[in-house]
Amino acid sequence: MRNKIVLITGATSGIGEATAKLLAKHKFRLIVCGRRKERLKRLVVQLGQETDTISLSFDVRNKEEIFSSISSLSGDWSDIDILINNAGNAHGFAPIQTGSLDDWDAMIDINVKGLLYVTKVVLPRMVEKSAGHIINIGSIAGKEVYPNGNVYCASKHAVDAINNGMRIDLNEYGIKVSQINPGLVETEFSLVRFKGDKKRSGAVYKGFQPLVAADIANLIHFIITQPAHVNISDMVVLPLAQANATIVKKDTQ
Ligand code: NDP
Ligand code: 8X3
Repeated sequence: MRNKIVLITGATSGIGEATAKLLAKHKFRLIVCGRRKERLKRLVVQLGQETDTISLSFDVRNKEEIFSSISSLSGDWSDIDILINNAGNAHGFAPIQTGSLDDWDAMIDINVKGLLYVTKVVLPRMVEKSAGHIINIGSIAGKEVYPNGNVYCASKHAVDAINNGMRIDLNEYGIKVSQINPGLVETEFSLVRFKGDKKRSGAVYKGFQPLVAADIANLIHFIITQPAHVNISDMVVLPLAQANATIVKKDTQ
Protein backbone atom coordinates (compact mmCIF):
# COMPACT_ATOMS: atom_id res chain seq x y z
CA MET A 1 0.00 0.00 0.00
CA ARG A 2 1.31 3.48 -0.86
CA ASN A 3 2.02 6.08 1.83
CA LYS A 4 -0.87 8.44 2.56
CA ILE A 5 -1.12 11.71 0.64
CA VAL A 6 -1.76 14.83 2.71
CA LEU A 7 -2.71 18.24 1.30
CA ILE A 8 -1.91 21.08 3.72
CA THR A 9 -3.13 24.62 3.07
CA GLY A 10 -1.11 27.43 4.64
CA ALA A 11 2.06 25.34 4.70
CA THR A 12 4.39 28.31 4.17
CA SER A 13 4.54 29.25 7.85
CA GLY A 14 3.41 28.52 11.38
CA ILE A 15 1.18 25.54 12.08
CA GLY A 16 1.00 24.38 8.46
CA GLU A 17 4.77 24.44 7.98
CA ALA A 18 5.45 22.65 11.28
CA THR A 19 2.88 20.01 10.33
CA ALA A 20 4.47 19.49 6.92
CA LYS A 21 7.88 19.05 8.55
CA LEU A 22 6.62 16.53 11.09
CA LEU A 23 4.59 14.54 8.58
CA ALA A 24 7.59 14.43 6.22
CA LYS A 25 9.57 12.70 8.96
CA HIS A 26 6.78 10.14 9.20
CA LYS A 27 6.89 9.60 5.41
CA PHE A 28 3.45 10.93 4.53
CA ARG A 29 3.47 12.19 0.93
CA LEU A 30 2.86 15.91 0.93
CA ILE A 31 1.14 18.56 -1.16
CA VAL A 32 2.15 21.84 0.45
CA CYS A 33 0.10 24.93 -0.44
CA GLY A 34 0.31 28.69 0.05
CA ARG A 35 0.74 31.91 -1.89
CA ARG A 36 4.45 32.54 -1.23
CA LYS A 37 6.15 30.62 -4.03
CA GLU A 38 9.74 31.08 -2.79
CA ARG A 39 8.84 29.50 0.54
CA LEU A 40 7.05 26.66 -1.22
CA LYS A 41 10.09 26.03 -3.40
CA ARG A 42 12.34 25.87 -0.35
CA LEU A 43 9.94 23.52 1.44
CA VAL A 44 9.79 21.14 -1.52
CA VAL A 45 13.60 20.91 -1.58
CA GLN A 46 13.87 20.51 2.19
CA LEU A 47 11.01 18.04 2.71
CA GLY A 48 11.85 16.26 -0.53
CA GLN A 49 14.87 14.83 1.27
CA GLU A 50 12.52 12.89 3.54
CA THR A 51 9.40 12.19 1.51
CA ASP A 52 7.69 12.81 -1.86
CA THR A 53 6.64 16.45 -1.79
CA ILE A 54 5.01 18.72 -4.34
CA SER A 55 3.60 22.20 -4.00
CA LEU A 56 0.59 24.11 -5.28
CA SER A 57 0.43 27.88 -5.13
CA PHE A 58 -3.01 29.46 -4.92
CA ASP A 59 -4.88 32.10 -3.00
CA VAL A 60 -7.75 30.40 -1.18
CA ARG A 61 -9.92 33.41 -2.03
CA ASN A 62 -9.71 32.55 -5.71
CA LYS A 63 -11.90 29.57 -6.57
CA GLU A 64 -10.72 29.33 -10.19
CA GLU A 65 -7.09 29.16 -9.02
CA ILE A 66 -7.93 26.50 -6.43
CA PHE A 67 -9.98 24.40 -8.82
CA SER A 68 -7.41 24.52 -11.62
CA SER A 69 -4.39 23.80 -9.42
CA ILE A 70 -5.92 20.92 -7.46
CA SER A 71 -7.49 19.48 -10.61
CA SER A 72 -4.09 19.59 -12.30
CA LEU A 73 -2.70 16.98 -9.91
CA SER A 74 -1.63 13.97 -11.92
CA GLY A 75 -1.21 10.26 -11.21
CA ASP A 76 -2.06 9.19 -7.70
CA TRP A 77 -1.41 12.72 -6.35
CA SER A 78 -5.08 13.46 -7.03
CA ASP A 79 -6.03 10.69 -4.62
CA ILE A 80 -5.72 12.83 -1.48
CA ASP A 81 -6.18 10.86 1.75
CA ILE A 82 -5.97 13.69 4.27
CA LEU A 83 -6.89 17.35 3.84
CA ILE A 84 -5.64 19.81 6.43
CA ASN A 85 -7.65 23.03 6.14
CA ASN A 86 -5.22 25.31 7.92
CA ALA A 87 -4.80 28.47 5.79
CA GLY A 88 -6.20 31.46 7.62
CA ASN A 89 -5.42 34.53 9.63
CA ALA A 90 -6.87 37.34 11.69
CA HIS A 91 -6.74 40.72 9.95
CA GLY A 92 -6.97 43.67 12.32
CA PHE A 93 -7.96 43.95 15.96
CA ALA A 94 -10.57 46.70 16.14
CA PRO A 95 -13.94 47.10 17.80
CA ILE A 96 -16.91 46.49 15.54
CA GLN A 97 -17.69 50.21 15.20
CA THR A 98 -14.30 51.02 13.65
CA GLY A 99 -13.40 47.73 11.94
CA SER A 100 -12.18 47.80 8.34
CA LEU A 101 -14.37 46.40 5.59
CA ASP A 102 -11.27 45.06 3.82
CA ASP A 103 -10.22 43.18 6.94
CA TRP A 104 -13.72 41.73 7.34
CA ASP A 105 -13.77 40.63 3.71
CA ALA A 106 -10.32 39.04 4.06
CA MET A 107 -11.28 37.00 7.12
CA ILE A 108 -14.59 35.77 5.77
CA ASP A 109 -13.15 35.07 2.32
CA ILE A 110 -10.01 33.27 3.53
CA ASN A 111 -11.02 31.56 6.77
CA VAL A 112 -14.52 30.52 5.74
CA LYS A 113 -15.01 30.58 1.98
CA GLY A 114 -11.44 29.47 1.24
CA LEU A 115 -11.83 26.44 3.48
CA LEU A 116 -15.08 25.57 1.72
CA TYR A 117 -13.62 25.97 -1.78
CA VAL A 118 -10.63 23.72 -1.10
CA THR A 119 -12.85 21.12 0.52
CA LYS A 120 -15.23 21.21 -2.44
CA VAL A 121 -12.47 20.18 -4.85
CA VAL A 122 -10.92 17.52 -2.64
CA LEU A 123 -14.11 15.84 -1.40
CA PRO A 124 -15.49 14.11 -4.52
CA ARG A 125 -12.65 11.57 -4.61
CA MET A 126 -13.03 10.90 -0.87
CA VAL A 127 -16.75 10.37 -1.31
CA GLU A 128 -16.15 8.11 -4.33
CA LYS A 129 -13.81 5.84 -2.36
CA SER A 130 -15.68 6.22 0.98
CA ALA A 131 -12.47 7.06 2.81
CA GLY A 132 -10.49 10.09 3.83
CA HIS A 133 -9.88 12.51 6.67
CA ILE A 134 -10.44 16.26 6.86
CA ILE A 135 -8.77 18.24 9.63
CA ASN A 136 -10.10 21.75 10.12
CA ILE A 137 -8.03 24.23 12.07
CA GLY A 138 -10.51 26.22 14.14
CA SER A 139 -9.55 28.26 17.19
CA ILE A 140 -10.48 29.10 20.75
CA ALA A 141 -11.95 32.10 18.87
CA GLY A 142 -14.45 29.67 17.36
CA LYS A 143 -15.65 28.65 20.81
CA GLU A 144 -15.67 32.04 22.52
CA VAL A 145 -15.79 35.70 21.54
CA TYR A 146 -13.33 38.25 22.94
CA PRO A 147 -13.07 42.06 22.74
CA ASN A 148 -12.00 43.25 19.26
CA GLY A 149 -12.19 39.68 17.98
CA ASN A 150 -15.67 40.16 16.44
CA VAL A 151 -15.27 39.11 12.79
CA TYR A 152 -12.28 36.82 13.31
CA CYS A 153 -14.30 35.04 16.03
CA ALA A 154 -17.28 34.90 13.67
CA SER A 155 -15.12 33.31 10.97
CA LYS A 156 -13.86 30.66 13.38
CA HIS A 157 -17.37 30.04 14.75
CA ALA A 158 -18.30 29.39 11.13
CA VAL A 159 -15.45 26.89 10.84
CA ASP A 160 -16.76 25.19 13.99
CA ALA A 161 -20.24 24.89 12.45
CA ILE A 162 -18.86 23.72 9.11
CA ASN A 163 -16.71 21.12 10.86
CA ASN A 164 -19.75 19.71 12.64
CA GLY A 165 -21.84 19.88 9.48
CA MET A 166 -19.18 18.06 7.48
CA ARG A 167 -19.04 15.25 10.03
CA ILE A 168 -22.80 14.79 9.88
CA ASP A 169 -23.06 14.87 6.08
CA LEU A 170 -20.02 12.67 5.50
CA ASN A 171 -20.92 10.15 8.17
CA GLU A 172 -22.39 7.68 5.69
CA TYR A 173 -19.18 7.74 3.63
CA GLY A 174 -16.82 6.81 6.46
CA ILE A 175 -14.87 10.04 6.04
CA LYS A 176 -13.31 11.31 9.27
CA VAL A 177 -13.74 14.97 10.16
CA SER A 178 -11.75 16.50 13.00
CA GLN A 179 -11.12 19.98 14.33
CA ILE A 180 -8.32 21.40 16.44
CA ASN A 181 -8.96 24.66 18.25
CA PRO A 182 -5.75 26.19 19.55
CA GLY A 183 -5.36 29.10 21.92
CA LEU A 184 -2.29 31.33 21.63
CA VAL A 185 0.33 29.84 19.31
CA GLU A 186 3.42 31.91 18.47
CA THR A 187 3.59 32.00 14.67
CA GLU A 188 3.30 34.79 12.09
CA PHE A 189 -0.37 35.04 13.08
CA SER A 190 -0.08 38.21 15.20
CA LEU A 191 2.31 39.83 12.73
CA VAL A 192 -0.42 39.47 10.11
CA ARG A 193 -3.15 40.58 12.52
CA PHE A 194 -1.18 43.73 13.40
CA LYS A 195 -0.13 44.36 9.80
CA GLY A 196 3.59 43.83 10.25
CA ASP A 197 3.93 45.72 13.57
CA LYS A 198 6.58 43.58 15.30
CA LYS A 199 6.36 45.39 18.61
CA ARG A 200 2.62 44.86 18.91
CA SER A 201 2.71 41.28 17.68
CA GLY A 202 5.67 40.34 19.89
CA ALA A 203 3.84 41.70 22.94
CA VAL A 204 1.05 39.15 22.49
CA TYR A 205 3.39 36.33 23.51
CA LYS A 206 5.39 38.14 26.23
CA GLY A 207 5.26 37.12 29.90
CA PHE A 208 4.07 33.54 29.44
CA GLN A 209 4.93 30.44 27.45
CA PRO A 210 2.71 30.26 24.38
CA LEU A 211 2.12 27.16 22.34
CA VAL A 212 4.43 26.71 19.37
CA ALA A 213 3.44 25.44 15.94
CA ALA A 214 5.13 22.09 16.60
CA ASP A 215 2.69 21.49 19.50
CA ILE A 216 -0.22 21.63 17.08
CA ALA A 217 1.65 19.54 14.50
CA ASN A 218 2.07 16.82 17.15
CA LEU A 219 -1.67 16.80 17.79
CA ILE A 220 -2.45 16.63 14.08
CA HIS A 221 -0.10 13.66 13.76
CA PHE A 222 -1.83 12.04 16.75
CA ILE A 223 -5.27 12.58 15.22
CA ILE A 224 -4.37 11.14 11.82
CA THR A 225 -2.66 8.06 13.21
CA GLN A 226 -5.53 6.77 15.34
CA PRO A 227 -7.00 3.37 14.47
CA ALA A 228 -9.54 3.34 11.62
CA HIS A 229 -12.55 3.24 13.97
CA VAL A 230 -11.45 6.24 16.06
CA ASN A 231 -12.36 9.80 15.05
CA ILE A 232 -11.21 12.66 17.27
CA SER A 233 -13.98 15.09 16.46
CA ASP A 234 -12.99 18.24 18.29
CA MET A 235 -10.06 19.30 20.41
CA VAL A 236 -9.30 22.54 22.29
CA VAL A 237 -5.67 23.10 23.22
CA LEU A 238 -4.35 26.00 25.28
CA PRO A 239 -1.00 27.00 26.72
CA LEU A 240 -0.86 26.24 30.45
CA ALA A 241 -0.98 29.97 31.19
CA GLN A 242 -4.20 30.46 29.22
CA ALA A 243 -7.52 29.66 30.91
CA ASN A 244 -9.82 30.75 28.08
CA ALA A 245 -9.94 33.30 25.26
CA THR A 246 -9.51 36.25 27.61
CA ILE A 247 -7.63 35.04 30.69
CA VAL A 248 -3.87 34.60 30.38
CA LYS A 249 -1.60 34.54 33.41
CA LYS A 250 1.37 36.73 32.51
CA ASP A 251 4.52 37.58 34.50
CA THR A 252 4.29 41.20 35.40
CA GLN A 253 8.06 41.99 35.55
P1 NDP B 1 0.60 32.02 10.04
O1 NDP B 1 0.34 33.44 9.70
O2 NDP B 1 1.96 31.65 10.50
O3 NDP B 1 0.22 31.09 8.80
C1 NDP B 1 -0.90 31.33 8.01
C2 NDP B 1 -0.82 30.47 6.76
O4 NDP B 1 -2.02 30.65 6.00
C3 NDP B 1 0.35 30.85 5.87
O5 NDP B 1 0.99 29.69 5.39
C4 NDP B 1 -0.31 31.60 4.72
O6 NDP B 1 0.40 31.34 3.50
C5 NDP B 1 -1.69 30.95 4.65
N1 NDP B 1 -2.65 31.87 4.07
C6 NDP B 1 -3.11 33.04 4.60
N2 NDP B 1 -3.92 33.66 3.73
C7 NDP B 1 -3.98 32.87 2.63
C8 NDP B 1 -4.65 32.97 1.38
N3 NDP B 1 -5.41 34.03 1.07
N4 NDP B 1 -4.49 31.99 0.47
C9 NDP B 1 -3.71 30.91 0.75
N5 NDP B 1 -3.06 30.75 1.92
C10 NDP B 1 -3.19 31.73 2.84
O7 NDP B 1 -0.49 31.63 11.14
P2 NDP B 1 -0.80 30.26 11.91
O8 NDP B 1 0.09 29.18 11.49
O9 NDP B 1 -0.88 30.60 13.34
O10 NDP B 1 -2.29 30.02 11.40
C11 NDP B 1 -2.72 28.81 10.81
C12 NDP B 1 -4.17 28.57 11.19
O11 NDP B 1 -4.25 28.42 12.61
C13 NDP B 1 -5.12 29.70 10.84
O12 NDP B 1 -6.32 29.15 10.36
C14 NDP B 1 -5.35 30.41 12.18
O13 NDP B 1 -6.58 31.07 12.22
C15 NDP B 1 -5.30 29.22 13.11
N6 NDP B 1 -5.03 29.52 14.50
C16 NDP B 1 -3.90 30.17 14.88
C17 NDP B 1 -3.66 30.43 16.21
C18 NDP B 1 -2.49 31.20 16.69
O14 NDP B 1 -2.51 31.69 17.85
N7 NDP B 1 -1.42 31.34 15.92
C19 NDP B 1 -4.59 29.95 17.24
C20 NDP B 1 -5.77 29.30 16.72
C21 NDP B 1 -5.95 29.06 15.41
P3 NDP B 1 0.73 32.43 2.38
O15 NDP B 1 0.85 33.76 3.06
O16 NDP B 1 2.01 31.95 1.77
O17 NDP B 1 -0.41 32.33 1.45
C1 8X3 C 1 -5.91 32.54 17.27
C2 8X3 C 1 -5.97 32.63 18.75
O1 8X3 C 1 -6.83 34.05 20.69
O2 8X3 C 1 -5.71 35.20 18.86
O3 8X3 C 1 -7.06 32.00 16.73
O4 8X3 C 1 -7.91 34.31 18.56
S1 8X3 C 1 -6.64 34.12 19.22
